[in-house]
Amino acid sequence: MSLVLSANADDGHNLWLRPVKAKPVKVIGANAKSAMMTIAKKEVEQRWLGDENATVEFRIVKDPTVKADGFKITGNAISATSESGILYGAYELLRRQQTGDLSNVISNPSYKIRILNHWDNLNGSIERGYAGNSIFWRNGDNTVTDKDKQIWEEYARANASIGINATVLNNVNASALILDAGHLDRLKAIAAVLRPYGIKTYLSINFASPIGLGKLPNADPLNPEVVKWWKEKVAEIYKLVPDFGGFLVKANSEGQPGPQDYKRTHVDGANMLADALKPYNGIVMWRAFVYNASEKDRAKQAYLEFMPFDGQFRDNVIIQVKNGPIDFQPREPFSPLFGALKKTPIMPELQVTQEYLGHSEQLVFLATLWEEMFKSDTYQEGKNSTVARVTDGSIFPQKYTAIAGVSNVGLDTNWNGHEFAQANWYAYGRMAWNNQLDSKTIADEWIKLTFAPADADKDWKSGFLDPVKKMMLESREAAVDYSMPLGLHHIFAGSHHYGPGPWWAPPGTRKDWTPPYYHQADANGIGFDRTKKGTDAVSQYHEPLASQFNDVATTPEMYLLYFHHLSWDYKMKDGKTLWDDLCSHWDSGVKQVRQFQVVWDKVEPYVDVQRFSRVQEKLRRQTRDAQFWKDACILYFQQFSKRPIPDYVERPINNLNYYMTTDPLSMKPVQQRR
Ligand code: BDP
Repeated sequence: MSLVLSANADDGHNLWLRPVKAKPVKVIGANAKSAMMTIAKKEVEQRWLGDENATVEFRIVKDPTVKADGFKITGNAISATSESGILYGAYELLRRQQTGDLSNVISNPSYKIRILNHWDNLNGSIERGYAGNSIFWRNGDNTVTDKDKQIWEEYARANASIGINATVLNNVNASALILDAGHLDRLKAIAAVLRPYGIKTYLSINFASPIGLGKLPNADPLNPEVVKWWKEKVAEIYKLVPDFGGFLVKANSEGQPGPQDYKRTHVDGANMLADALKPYNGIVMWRAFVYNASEKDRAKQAYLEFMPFDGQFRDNVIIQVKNGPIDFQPREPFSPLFGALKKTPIMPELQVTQEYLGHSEQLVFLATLWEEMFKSDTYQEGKNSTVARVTDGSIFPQKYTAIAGVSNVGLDTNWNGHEFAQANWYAYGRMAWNNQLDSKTIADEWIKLTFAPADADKDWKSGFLDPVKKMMLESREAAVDYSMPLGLHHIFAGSHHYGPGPWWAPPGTRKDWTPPYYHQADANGIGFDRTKKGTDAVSQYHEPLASQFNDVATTPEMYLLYFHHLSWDYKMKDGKTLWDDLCSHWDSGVKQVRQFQVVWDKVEPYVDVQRFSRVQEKLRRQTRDAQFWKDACILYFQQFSKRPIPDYVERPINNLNYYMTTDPLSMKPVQQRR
């Protein structure tokens, strides 16, 4: 048994970089003294699948069509203006060989800084991490072991292979201790391992560090003592890590300290840090994820707070904006800040870890979500002002362009908890490199790299590649359907955000943290009225979107209840009532996941046993939990709609009380009705 297993087993640790049977190849033009070129050369030698005994040439050239990090592949020659370009070109050439694309290419990255944000705490846990503990921090134990270095190197290599060139090593809810001597020493050790792979390190900082660490009486950004403290701290960091990237800051958000504690503004706070970093070419990534409980509509707040400051930030500040106005929901419209801040660079923030999309329990391929965002037209500078183009420098001249993804990496053997969560890490990197890439291409590449046998043939394509690709491409819409269709959002069970909790509103909880605030269900109907008659969030969008979203007849149905409060009998485009249509969506989402189980069972002959059974097990759970979503939502909202469940919808398998008293993550009873 164990022999069979080991002959046909894959623990997932190699990600999309599984070893291949390389053919002999000679690499010329590589600078033997450079650590980065040594890596590029080694990769080509270990993974070459082209002609036997071919010669691959690395050329550093002057070429105005090739930007920093970009490259040209012509036959077996890779030319670039920098060593990092050669490295990325090498990975691209190898990927092309493996996926069967032998065409020449010239490729430049969409964003200069392509960064992963780790929400890793210094005690080793990871906020919203579902794949084990932190690869970077071990609860104050800052000794660096060989095993640490090995993991960091594997991590760096995986990132470099998809073009990621930056990483924030700790949680945005940052501890001041990240800047103490012990943690900075560890930063130095991590940076040393990541550097040859072209990856710069950054840190999240706690705005009150001068108090917590520096023992100053306050952290007022206009206090000269505070300014001095930061300058000295920054100097200390650069002494250890001369190519340090800069700071990520979550300020005056969800209880974090910030300049507003001293009646100063985001500009005061960000510029003070920017000035300290400037002499070293460091940057500040200042988050726009701000909202407070007193406002009527959380969706409007980032725009309201940041628009007045446009043009006032230093040129080494970038405002980091989540893809949607609320919070990484399965579906939201894009943030109205994209394209609206015209004199301030914005970097989109995506969530690779699946906080609101089934953790690492559910198969949900996020590339389609991100593609939807990139392709959304903001109309800010006329037609074709897509989110991609207003953030990547195509429309606004920007010194820095950047994009961030909240990482799903942990110490689990397969890095991401779910085999298919690896696809989200991969997709994020590929889209950060090229924001015009479509999800289908990325899924195709990833499946080939991750699962194809060396002798993949037509049979493999029709038996494995095609059905698995289809499943991945449908998976996000399926998740939207069984959880929050038609523009519903944030109706999660409290705190862990795994299953449904549309009823969740414990006394004393901030209203804007409770689902009833978002769904607004009552006897008359459901949905959040953000039209001009409601909170007027629609007016934060540029025309024609403002009018389009304001009018229920022209609002895309996928955003319907995000912008409108509608009666249960509202007639949908297909003639169904809103209530019936909602039920249909919940139901079809569940049916689709059941179908994913069938797809996966059918591909069994093509997958190693280990990965096959792990995914099979996860899909079982996903089906159970999708049903939990559907049943709980139908039964809960039915109390308001007072309408029957349509005939064609499968009946709930438990009563409402069961769903309200069972925790959807642990499936254990909860003491109180949540
Ligand atoms: C929310 C998460 C919380 C994060 C916060 C953020 O639930 O854990 O700290 O976003 O992005 O979605 O700051």
